[in-house]
Amino acid sequence: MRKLLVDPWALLAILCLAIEAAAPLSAEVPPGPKWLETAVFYQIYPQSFFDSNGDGIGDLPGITAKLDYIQSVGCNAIWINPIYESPFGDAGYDVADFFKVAPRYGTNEDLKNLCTEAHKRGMHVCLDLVAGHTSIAHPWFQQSALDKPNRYSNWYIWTPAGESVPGSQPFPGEHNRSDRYLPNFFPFQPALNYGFARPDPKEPWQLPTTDPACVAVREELKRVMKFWLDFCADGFRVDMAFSLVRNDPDNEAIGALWRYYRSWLDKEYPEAVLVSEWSDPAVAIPAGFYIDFLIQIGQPAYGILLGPLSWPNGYSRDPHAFFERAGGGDIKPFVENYLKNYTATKSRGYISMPTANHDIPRPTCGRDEQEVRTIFAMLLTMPGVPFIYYGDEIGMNFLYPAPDKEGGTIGTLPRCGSRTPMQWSKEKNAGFSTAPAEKLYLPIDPSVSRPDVATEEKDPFYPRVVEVASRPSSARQCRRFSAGIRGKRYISVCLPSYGRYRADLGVDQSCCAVLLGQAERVRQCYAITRPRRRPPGRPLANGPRLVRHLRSPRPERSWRTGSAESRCPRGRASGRKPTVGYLETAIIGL
Ligand SMILES: [Ca+2]
Repeated sequence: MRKLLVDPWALLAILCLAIEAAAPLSAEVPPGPKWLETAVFYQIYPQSFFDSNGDGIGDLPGITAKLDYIQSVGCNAIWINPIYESPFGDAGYDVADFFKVAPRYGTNEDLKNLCTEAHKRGMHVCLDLVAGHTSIAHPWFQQSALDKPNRYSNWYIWTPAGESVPGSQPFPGEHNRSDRYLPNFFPFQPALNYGFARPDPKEPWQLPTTDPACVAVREELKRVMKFWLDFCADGFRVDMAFSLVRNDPDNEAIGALWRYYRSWLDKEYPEAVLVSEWSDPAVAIPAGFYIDFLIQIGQPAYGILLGPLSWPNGYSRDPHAFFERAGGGDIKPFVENYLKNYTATKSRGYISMPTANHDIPRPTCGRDEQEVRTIFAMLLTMPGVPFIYYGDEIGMNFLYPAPDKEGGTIGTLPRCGSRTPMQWSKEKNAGFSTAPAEKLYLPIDPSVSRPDVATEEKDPFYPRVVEVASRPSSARQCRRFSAGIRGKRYISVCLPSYGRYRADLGVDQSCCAVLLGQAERVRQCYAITRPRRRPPGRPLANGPRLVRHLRSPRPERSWRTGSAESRCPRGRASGRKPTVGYLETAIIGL
């Protein structure tokens, strides 16, 4: 008997997903605005995207100028990292005025213009909502710190000066109280006081969530949301959404808080979405978020798959990830963790596993192009709303070492390596800015082989990650999304749909397979698998990779859709084995 070449757990993973995909679909459409069903997000780090006025920092008119590009990539929604007035101790996550765009990004009117132009293109704009804290420079905190009681005195969490509460910080000043405040992240980010779910009666400074000050904070956040939703925004990505209520071990109070906002939004702004940075979908989605990121915090799934915090060492990573050439990763814990979350939430919201974000190294870190394409193929074919971090679609590098800019380094994690300017062309500063190089927000990747948009647009061999044009014309035909890559060379996928069209995950007996095709119009069959031997002239490569089967299957004969027996069909009539090769080959061969 021929030896099974793949990790049986990987096989099980896809089997399980196939079962999920085959389940009744009509009941699975999560609630939320219609536009979310086909949304593909593009995350923009505004200071590094495009500088329209030559001061070295990206800005809102720069984003507006590039909307057509974002659309050409296949994205129809954007999330912009914080753009508000700030001392920029943490790159804008230390807000000093929730209602005003920071001058370095432009004006509120520039934001309105950006939204208007996006909406004209059928795109949606989500802002970042920094709900859990402010900057120490925020007027609320400045008032709260005064020794003279005022309406803001309890808007932050103050602990008695004589008491040693872990993490508490002093805020000395001539007219300031002697108490210490609790920060939410960096010391200059004091936590807003949403209250304690279970205040300790012996600690009167721990206010209940029903305290008038905590209720006032709660209502003020609503005012912030209302301001931007009325102004032009389509929703928010909520920073550290899990962090608002203290001493809440069962998440009951924090869940109730977000459900409170959700029911208000449902009534007043039914088209608005909330996306959480929580990384605990089974908690976040029942709390009212339409999307929760499954990322490097909280749940282990993302780390197991991509190893964003593991350090590359040659073709291996430490600790191992599933996506590494050395093949040291284990898919089993990913499957267990992912399916647990997916099963709990699939009819209530979306799990999103982004290509990367501003807090973690890009997927190119320690990997080559083939590997990254394999990663994208999986991330973009999983259930959920895709999020592409700016520059990942052209394979931008993680710059290391990179300067520590605006709180970019946490411990040993150099976040700035993922925050370098977008590379638009081979012109000065990679087309990002006309400013002198030393004035740029962060340096451009100095690599001579750095990718750029202009080259990619000219070079048909370079993939674009998603392509809206490849979608069925009606969103109803493909409920989740259809991600393809420009032209017929590239991957085209369509995951669970309903009605006349459907897509299935296929499982081949010799590999763990991902999809692909619609039952009535199967295009190609791909598999993520491990090569069975070392190809000549290639380094040892045991990590998962994408392969293409020799022939397009005939769906009516080869695909038994709707059951766990769905198979990635073999070559016509001969039982030919699938071509096991490199993604590069597979893509060019299409
Ligand atoms: Ca600028």
